[in-house]
Amino acid sequence: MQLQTKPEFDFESYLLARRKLVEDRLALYLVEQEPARLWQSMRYSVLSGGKRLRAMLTLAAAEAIAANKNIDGQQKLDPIEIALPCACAIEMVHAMSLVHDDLPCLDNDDLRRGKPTNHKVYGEALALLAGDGLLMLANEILIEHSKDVAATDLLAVVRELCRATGPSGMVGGQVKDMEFTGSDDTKFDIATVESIHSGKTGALIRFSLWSGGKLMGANETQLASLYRLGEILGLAFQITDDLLDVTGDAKTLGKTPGKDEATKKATWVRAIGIDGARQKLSEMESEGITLIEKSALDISGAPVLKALLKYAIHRQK
Ligand code: GRG
Repeated sequence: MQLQTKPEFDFESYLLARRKLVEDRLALYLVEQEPARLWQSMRYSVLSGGKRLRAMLTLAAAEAIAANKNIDGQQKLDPIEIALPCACAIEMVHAMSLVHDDLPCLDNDDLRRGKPTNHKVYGEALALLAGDGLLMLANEILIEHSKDVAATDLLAVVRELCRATGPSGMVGGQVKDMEFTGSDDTKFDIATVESIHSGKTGALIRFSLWSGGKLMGANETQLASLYRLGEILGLAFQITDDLLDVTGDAKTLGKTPGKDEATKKATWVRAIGIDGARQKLSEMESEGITLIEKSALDISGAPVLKALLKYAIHRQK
């Protein structure tokens, strides 16, 4: 008699399939229109690869909540169809932030995702406008294409996307980052680094997880767990980013390494050293895994959220 064993969760195939799902839908939302050069510039930066981690977090959170609901015997909902417009909107906001971040007036970078940056191809003026276009298109897509979501929940999701992107989130974090960049004395402490990154990188990652749950009608306890997981994951993601800037190479990273040190940024590595940063990462990983297990966010059977957490921490680019 042959023993029936549960098939292993194939994370590599999962990543490929999810990336394709997100990219196909993004291509649909970004079909070239007039003025052609603006759309080409927006398409260039959104459809240029990227890990699609944020989009995957939204979909995984939506699926985790749907699995809980379906187990409870409530109405069956299709989490992917419900959360995919939001996942794409997040990738558009993320892409616009990279376009603006690479501009000469900010980080002045030539390389992104292994390709010339947007302004190197389209010029600074169009890169600026392509970023602006993407920011508003993201909100338009989210509002127009989110189906089967209560209007109050959708409004809350749009509000939180604005908050995660604006002065209390990404823009505020970027400004704090500028205030500390270039300072010779390493006066900044862990609280400063945490506060910069909580806005600049963390806010959109927290929103990615939270929004997947909110769109699926998650309860307050589930939303609080997703929010906390977002905090852990955002922090871990940024520590990894800071470590890769020191240990990675341009070919694998697809962007210029060594810039944090050269421009004297307030990073985890500068604040607590490479070993300190690795230690902090390992603590974040344990805390995240425990949270996922305790809050039953992986009830769907496939340990997706745990795998995504590990991916954000152990990635090479
Ligand atoms: C006007 C909304 C608005 C923003 C402008 C420029 C700016 C303010 C904020 C910068 C935000 C920024 C670039 C944060 C860095 C986040 C980060 C570590 C990006 C790299 O993310 P990955 O590794 O990239 O997920 P891929 O290419 O895989 O998508």
